[in-house]
Parts: sequence; structure tokens; C-alpha cells
Amino acid sequence: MRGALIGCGFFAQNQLHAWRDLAQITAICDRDPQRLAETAARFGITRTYDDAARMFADGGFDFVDIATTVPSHRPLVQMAAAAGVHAICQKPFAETMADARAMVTAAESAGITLMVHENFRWQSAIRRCIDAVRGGAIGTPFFARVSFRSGYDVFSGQPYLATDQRFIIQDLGIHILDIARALMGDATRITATTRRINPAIRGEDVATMLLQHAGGATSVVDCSYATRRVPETFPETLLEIDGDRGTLRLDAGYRLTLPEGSSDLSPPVLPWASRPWHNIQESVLLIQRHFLDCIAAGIQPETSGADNLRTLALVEGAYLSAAEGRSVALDEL
Ligand code: NAD
Ligand code: 89V
Repeated sequence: MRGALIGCGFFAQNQLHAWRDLAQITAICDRDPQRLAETAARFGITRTYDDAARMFADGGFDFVDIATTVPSHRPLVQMAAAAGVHAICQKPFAETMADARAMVTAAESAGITLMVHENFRWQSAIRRCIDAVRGGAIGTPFFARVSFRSGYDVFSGQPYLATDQRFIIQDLGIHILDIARALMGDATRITATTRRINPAIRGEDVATMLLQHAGGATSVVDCSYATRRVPETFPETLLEIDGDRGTLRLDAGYRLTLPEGSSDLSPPVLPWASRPWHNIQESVLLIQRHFLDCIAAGIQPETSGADNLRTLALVEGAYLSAAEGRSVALDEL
């Protein structure tokens, strides 16, 4: 498969490293000339563009990797659909539910595969827990706590996180809510509170969310970037899931405990990866491989655009709940 990538910023470097093992990236695009030139040199890519429309017009690739921030996602997905090119798009998929639905419709009408780069459920430790729960290791789950609490400085690599109006739910909570869905099934209702503890940022850096799932189970999804813990666990998601036949725990240090015993799920550090990001970096390789496998097999990816509407609805529902101080049914959105 031949691909192109749009957005040569902070996180795209991981995506380009992972593509090296999976596909040929024939062209890249960024409207920032310095980032474009540095990335082209780093990965030896000669076709460069400062305008995505021109890159699509020239063509020569089967899929596009959209690694820009959210305001450009809808127009870029629509360009991919118009060009008949499969697309994998970074999270957050869209700024509004209306945009996200329009993107899914454009992809369906064009017959392209559209997947969201929702990679946290592809972290190998999380994947193992999802497989254990779905495989019945603890029976029928009735409660989950899905927790991400950290004091790591995410703002140095991603300065927009300090200035955007929305912060932790839109950027990080979206992943943790998606993990809750992957473990416990779709949610029907959400209740949330938010706080801003760090006075130097614009958005919320603490969110505590209560989910009611379709099968009757409950999840608590708690996220914080204001938690000074020792040891620092960034970027680990911790799990505690109760089922009618036992409990699963994923504790700090990637320690899995199931009814039959404990094991170490520490992820590998890929040759191009570095701690503490290696956990996320491995998931980039795994999700991008899944995207190509699904195109080859002609099946929908697990985190397709259509699937991601239900994760995005949880994000929108959480903000609405916190703003109005009430529980939100997801079919309101
Ligand atoms: P960034 O600002 O470092 O990079 C984005 C790049 O896109 C910039 O270089 C910018 O010039 C370029 N760009 C924006 N709009 C463009 C357009 N229309 N045409 C061409 N170039 C354009 O951002 P980042 O931190 O790399 O984040 C990018 C996306 O990845 C965000 O949506 C973010 O939420 C997501 N992200 C995901 C993960 C993950 O684990 N899945 C981790 C970090 C960031
Ligand atoms: O995964 C992400 O979207 C990142 C981070 C882990 C820092 O929240 O922005």
C-alpha cells in the first residue's frame, strides 16, 4: 500500500516511524514549511506539499494519514472521500457531532475505509485486558474503574493543550472513555464534573465521569493532569473491573491480576521509541497495522469513523453534563 500523510507535527513523527514497517509513504504535507522540510529530511520523503488539495490532485497513494489537529479533520476527510482514498484520521475525530456524522456519510458514499486513530485501546496491555474481559475471564462485568491520573508536563510537546478552551476530556478523556466502551460495551448515559486546578491553562484538567452501559453495568472514568503522584504513571491507564466470577486489575507498572494470578504486561520499547511514551508508540504501530489489514480484508476497522461517533458522543455528553449539572442521555446528542 502507498500512503500520504498530512500534518508533520509532534505526534506524526511516531506515525511515520510506524509506517516504515508497514507501507510506503510517498508524499507528505504541512502548511508549516520548517516542519515539512525537517520531516521530509528525517524520513527521506521527496514529494512534499504545503497544500493538501494539490497533493490529492497529484495522487499516487491508496490511503491518507490525517495527523493534523481537529479543526482541519472534516475538510481533509472530505477531500480524501472525493479522491477515493482510504483515510485514517487522528482523534479527536471532529469538533462537533454534526461534523463527525458528515465525515462518516462522505466516506460511506465514496466507498472508502475511514478509521479514527483511537489508539489507546490498541496498547498491548489494554488489549490483553479487553480480550480477557470479552473472553469471560471474570464472568459478566458489572463495574469498571478506568483511571488516568498524572502530573506529566504534556504542554511542552503540545502547547495547544494549554490554550484550547477544552482540554482533558477532549484530548485524553476521549481515549479513556473509548477504553471503557471497549471493555464494557456502549454507554447510554453519562454524568460528569470538571475542574481546572492548574491556573496557567485555559481548559479543564480534571474530569470525573460516571457511565451507565446498555447492559446495566456502571463505569467510573476518572482523568487528571493535576495529580502529583509518586511514582508518576504517565501514560498508563489503570483498570479495576468487577465481574460476577472475579476481578481484573491493571495496576501501575503494567501489572495484570486476574483470578488465576498475576503477570507483567510491560510493553516493548520499539527501536524508534522512548520511555515513557513507548506504551503509546507501540499502539501506533498496532493500530496502523489494523487499518491496513482491514482495507486488505474489506472489513470495517474496530475504531471506524462510524464506531467513533459513540466515543465522541461521550465527550460531548460529558461537557454538557458538567456545564448543566445533570445526567445526559446519549441519544440527546
Ligand atoms: P501539532 O500542532 O504538533 O501538529 C499538527 C501539524 O499539522 C502542524 O505542523 C500544522 O502546521 C499541520 N496542519 C494543521 N492543519 C493543516 C492543514 N490543513 N494542512 C496541512 N497541515 C496542517 O499537533 P500534534 O500534537 O501532532 O497533534 C496532532 C493530532 O494528533 C491532534 O488531533 C492530537 O489530538 C492528536 N494526538 C494524538 C495522540 C495519540 O496518542 N493518538 C497523541 C498526541 C496527539
Ligand atoms: O494521546 C494523546 O492524545 C496525547 C496525550 C497522551 C498527551 O494526552 O495528547
